[in-house]
Amino acid sequence: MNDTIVALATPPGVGAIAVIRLSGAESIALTASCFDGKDLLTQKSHTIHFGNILDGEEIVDEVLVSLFLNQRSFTKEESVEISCHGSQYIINRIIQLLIRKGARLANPGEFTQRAYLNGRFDLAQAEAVADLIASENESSHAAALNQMRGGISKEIKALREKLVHFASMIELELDFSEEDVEFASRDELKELIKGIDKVLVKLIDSFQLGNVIKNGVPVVIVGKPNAGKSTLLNALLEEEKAIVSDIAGTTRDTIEDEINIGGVKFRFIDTAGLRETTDQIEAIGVERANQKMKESSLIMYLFDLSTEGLNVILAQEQQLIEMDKPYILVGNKRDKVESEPAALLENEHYISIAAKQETGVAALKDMIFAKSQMDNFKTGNVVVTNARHHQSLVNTQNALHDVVRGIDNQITNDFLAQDIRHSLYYLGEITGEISTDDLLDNIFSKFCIGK
Ligand SMILES: Nc1nc2c(ncn2[C@@H]2O[C@H](COP(=O)(O)OP(=O)(O)OP(=O)(O)O)[C@@H](O)[C@H]2O)c(=O)[nH]1
Ligand SMILES: [Mg+2]
Repeated sequence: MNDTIVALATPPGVGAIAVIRLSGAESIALTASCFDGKDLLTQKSHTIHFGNILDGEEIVDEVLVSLFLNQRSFTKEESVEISCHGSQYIINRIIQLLIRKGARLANPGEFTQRAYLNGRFDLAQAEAVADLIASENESSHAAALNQMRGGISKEIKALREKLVHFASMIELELDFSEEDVEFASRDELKELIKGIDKVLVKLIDSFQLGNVIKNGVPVVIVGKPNAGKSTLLNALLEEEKAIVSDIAGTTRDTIEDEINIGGVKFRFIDTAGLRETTDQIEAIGVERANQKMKESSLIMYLFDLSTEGLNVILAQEQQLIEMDKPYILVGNKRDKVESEPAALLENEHYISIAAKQETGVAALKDMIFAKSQMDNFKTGNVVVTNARHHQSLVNTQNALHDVVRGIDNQITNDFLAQDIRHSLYYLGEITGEISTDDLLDNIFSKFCIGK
């Protein structure tokens, strides 16, 4: 594993500078063999050196070389960073040159994988590096940073230690099986599992929030044909994404796009107008709209203030209440009416806008942010954002339920010990205390080359 790997660390394409990264035992020697500045092999760690990269006699580029000696780099191996000019041609020449000298092109995520294998951080933290690099707004950044600093790992380790204690007590009992002793009180074990279960439930539930942080809070826009749903989508996105026309049934499929409100990513979904229809394609669109309502975190019911009767609106609200999801009643085309019904003005879920004129849209955005309750995540709670972690947590929970069932049914100690070991296994999977090559390959192959 200690061969020397090389890759471009900055994004491909033209830039003022590019950084080529090497890691492994020969990093400095390989770089020195094509560098005409100071003798790199005799320099200290964390120093930067100016000189030319030479291919034989030919100067390839004028560069700065940063040195990281053993243990004191991201990978905890000897590393070099070459800052060259950001031309694709120069980058390729230097990488090819280093490969000719004996380096190997890094696999996706191999730098981070080495950092993990050398004990810089655990698996959950390594995965957070990828999330951090991919983070594009305040909330996903905060969640990734928290995880990289060990957020979920800390909680998992604490749970695991408690369980390990009980597992060893029960295994001890196995050694004394002739004598009918009980080192581990079954009642205490059940209490402990109850406590662990509480934490698991909290973590598992947070995944919904974590998922939302990563992929955007889904907000669906529904309403009758011609209410102005597509006009509103365009106003929110500030671009002409969806087709708008005065023909009822213009939108036949769902259209989605994302925007940032208050540092949180929201995904807006425009749908086909809700009505009974004989048109087959439109009917599929209406069916999808219903499906999207179920999947969304917030429903915006949009209606035309100039045509929709109060009774219909209130009946619709009743249905929304029954769906038990946050919702907003959006009265559109405010420009076309003299006044708005008093019953609506008193309703805390109601807001009026004129989507075409883009009036009231800013206030609507504030309301969307407030109703989505996304400010919760800022309290610094640990949020599970990773589907793999979520699955392991669910598996742990199921295994622990088996333990409790086992105690209640007074199964033998060896079965009980086995069930506890299962839950330990799943918890260990999250932080990488338990890992297989397949699992590691799967995780790190999702990284880009150079990370
Ligand atoms: N006066 C006025 N007209 C609007 C407003 N918002 C939308 N409209 C018009 O209403 C018509 C329907 O708008 P759309 O956005 O296509 O309506 P929709 O809800 O997407 O309709 P479907 O896709 O058919 O379900 C268009 O002619 C818009 O220009 C508004 O605030 N005021
Ligand atoms: Mg439409």
